[in-house]
Amino acid sequence: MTDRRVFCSCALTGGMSVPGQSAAIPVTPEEIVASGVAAAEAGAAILHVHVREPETGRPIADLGLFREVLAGLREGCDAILQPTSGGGVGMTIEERARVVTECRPEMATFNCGSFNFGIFGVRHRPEMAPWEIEYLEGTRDYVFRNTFADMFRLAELFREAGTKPEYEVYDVGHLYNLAQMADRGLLDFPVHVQFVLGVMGANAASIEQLLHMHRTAVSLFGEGAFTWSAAGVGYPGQFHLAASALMLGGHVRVGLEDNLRVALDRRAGSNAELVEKAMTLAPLLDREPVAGPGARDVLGLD
Ligand code: KMH
Ligand code: ZN
Repeated sequence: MTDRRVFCSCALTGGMSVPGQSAAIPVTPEEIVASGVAAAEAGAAILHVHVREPETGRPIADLGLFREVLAGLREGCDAILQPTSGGGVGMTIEERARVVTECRPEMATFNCGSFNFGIFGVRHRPEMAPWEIEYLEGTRDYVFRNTFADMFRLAELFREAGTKPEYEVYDVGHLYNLAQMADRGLLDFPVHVQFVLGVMGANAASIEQLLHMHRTAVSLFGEGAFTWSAAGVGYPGQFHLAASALMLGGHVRVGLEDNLRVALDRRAGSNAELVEKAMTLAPLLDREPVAGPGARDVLGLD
């Protein structure tokens, strides 16, 4: 590994989970901003942003809320702000891309394939409202849609906005979809890839699958053609993949979007706590944590 620098992304709230899963999940714009600023203070260089309906906590993709949260975060820290282009159920790709085309963020997520996104295995808790139970159960029949037509159009919209995509790959086939885009001249190398492992309906949060996906990406694009990060969904996957990425020269994503536990016997109280734990591992494995400005340099964003 020649470059020892490492950055941490923090996925603050998520677009699939429901607030009744944990009181630590930030919901209102004020809560999301406060949680993001604290995560940046704890060492997060990228803040991955979804928004929620303030009254209920239901995941939505409201442009006004995105604007409010992005402005608050921009004022409070110098992390790279990375809204989602994942959108909400039933939205067209143009609607999903509005946060990119209207807010022109430095970076945003770009999802690389369609798959079943099941969270109906989440335990029902007494804190959950009836709509939350219904929402979780509804994911038995939920397809997260990212067709070739969607992806090709989204690539154009990202380019027009000058936003760097973070390519979210949840399974090996998504890397081949990315290669299809490369063949059509839709990628600007070096690209940044996030291996999101552990979603029901896609791949497992195991070290073997991370290695397999990393090896596949190298074989398709070449070692120097991409930077990468690992996001393990669930516990202990989040920290196992963080440690693996640190060893293999990748970057790290943690956060309450992906995992609600900080230790086997302790639920996370905040995003900052997850960032702090992951980044404590970095110097132990000879990696040098960088904040927003350093991450911009690594990603070619300056
Ligand atoms: N909305 C979820 C199905 C991302 O942040 O880019 C996943 C998602 C991913 O939105
Ligand atoms: Zn997300």
